[in-house]
Amino acid sequence: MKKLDELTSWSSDWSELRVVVYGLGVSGFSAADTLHELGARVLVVADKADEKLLEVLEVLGVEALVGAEEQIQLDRLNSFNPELLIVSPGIRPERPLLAEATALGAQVWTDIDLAWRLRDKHGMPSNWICVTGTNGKTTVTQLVEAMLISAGIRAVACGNIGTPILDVVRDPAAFEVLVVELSSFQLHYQNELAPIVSAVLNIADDHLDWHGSLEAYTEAKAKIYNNTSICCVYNAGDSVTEKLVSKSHGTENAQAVGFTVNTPMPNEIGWVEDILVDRAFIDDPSEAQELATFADLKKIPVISPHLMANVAAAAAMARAVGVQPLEIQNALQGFTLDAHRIELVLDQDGIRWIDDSKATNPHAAAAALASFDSVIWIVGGLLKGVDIAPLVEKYSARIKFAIIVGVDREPVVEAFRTMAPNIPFVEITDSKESVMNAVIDIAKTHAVSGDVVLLAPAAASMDQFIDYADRGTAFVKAIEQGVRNTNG
Ligand code: UMA
Repeated sequence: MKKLDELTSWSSDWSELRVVVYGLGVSGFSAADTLHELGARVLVVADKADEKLLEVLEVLGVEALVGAEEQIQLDRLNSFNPELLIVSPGIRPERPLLAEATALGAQVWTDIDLAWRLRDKHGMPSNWICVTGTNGKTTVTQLVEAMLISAGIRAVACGNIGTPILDVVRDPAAFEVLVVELSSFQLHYQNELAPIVSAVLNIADDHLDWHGSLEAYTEAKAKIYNNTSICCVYNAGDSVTEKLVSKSHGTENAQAVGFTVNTPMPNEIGWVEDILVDRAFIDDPSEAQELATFADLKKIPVISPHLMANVAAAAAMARAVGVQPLEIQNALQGFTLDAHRIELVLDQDGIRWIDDSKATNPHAAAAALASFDSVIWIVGGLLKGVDIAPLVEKYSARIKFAIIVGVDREPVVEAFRTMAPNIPFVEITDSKESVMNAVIDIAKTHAVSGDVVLLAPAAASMDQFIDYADRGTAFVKAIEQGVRNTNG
């Protein structure tokens, strides 16, 4: 019988290892494909799957059990008797297949753990820089990647950002550093990483329905710091993240560095007005090193406090591996944000129309609300067990009118009634096809010069849209048809 403990390298003998891959999205497919390439015996189990992926598996000769009843899945699992199960991050931990696999003696990993063992495919094992947090992790991951590339390091962003990590590990480009965005789901299942640099950007309520509680969610995020060798980066404005560093294990030799949107203390990177300043990676801690200024962020139309925090966090991570100030500046000058992140869609007649569809939880929406003074706010969707009332209370002075969308409207309406009874609102009951047109029609009648019409729903989108990008695209389309055309 194969001992998993001995399979620590791409060149280990993975042949005949019995592995169940549970879930067939992008990470499940890349795991099945990789394990098949390594000669393992692979069984894919999934509730549903893309036909195209199934066809490829068939060509490869990989068995897939898709759409079967739970008992049939369990029976096949038992007869297959796996030594390892690779679970997709979207699969909830209470699913019976996971307990059954453990009872059979199989270990449960994600594609991230598998990639960790296989990271030496091209010789030297790649170094990993790992990023998590409730919000900002994709932007920070991209910023770190850009700063490292600017310094001539062969770096790539991967993981929760959308590129499965095993695709990157197998890429002939032979990356030196993987900048890995990790979600709380991936971290929940994760076992044995040892990053050179790691960061928790912030912790706020999100995915509570999946994890069960904020404590469980925080515990999952905390795992990222364990065994970090060079630097643990935390948010100086979020004491929970600093506590997680102090509670981590295997980090005795790592420097703890804070990032902040305020003037940095020694051992921090932060902002002195519009200047990004390093007080962590310099010889004399009483000194400060200028890294960049707002002028370097010339491709970003709205410099929100959230963006400033993200830039400071990324700079801390890059400085930890020796990236120089000029290289950071160069990276920032070329940097643009992905679509649907506080994106200016239209500035017409003094009214700004902003798409922040990526704000899928209250913490993210807060960053957008904090950036504007007079907001017509489009809010709602799937709340994921999170209470929206504190957000409504905190930003009530900035909200002029609310347009409430999505399936979970009742708690949002209740939040306005109790926390901000003076703010007028309207509920939109339209379905996906017409919801954004209805939203825009109402917004148009209320917006005047100086207002911002802000889509920052503080909720996930899957009740009415495919994902946040689909929701944002529908918003932009409705603006193009209903606002730009009619007014000019
Ligand atoms: N499946 C089941 N039963 C279930 C759930 C899923 O069988 O109850 C199977 C189905 O075959 C389904 C597949 O699993 O097709 C989907 O797996 P998945 O939901 O784990 O998604 P992947 O396509 O593998 O994508 C995952 C991440 N998805 C989630 O965590 C939900 C992607 O993050 C990530 O980019 C990708 O791996 C590569 O690492 C997305 C995400 O929304 C962008 N992340 C959340 C976030 O950022 O908030 C956590």
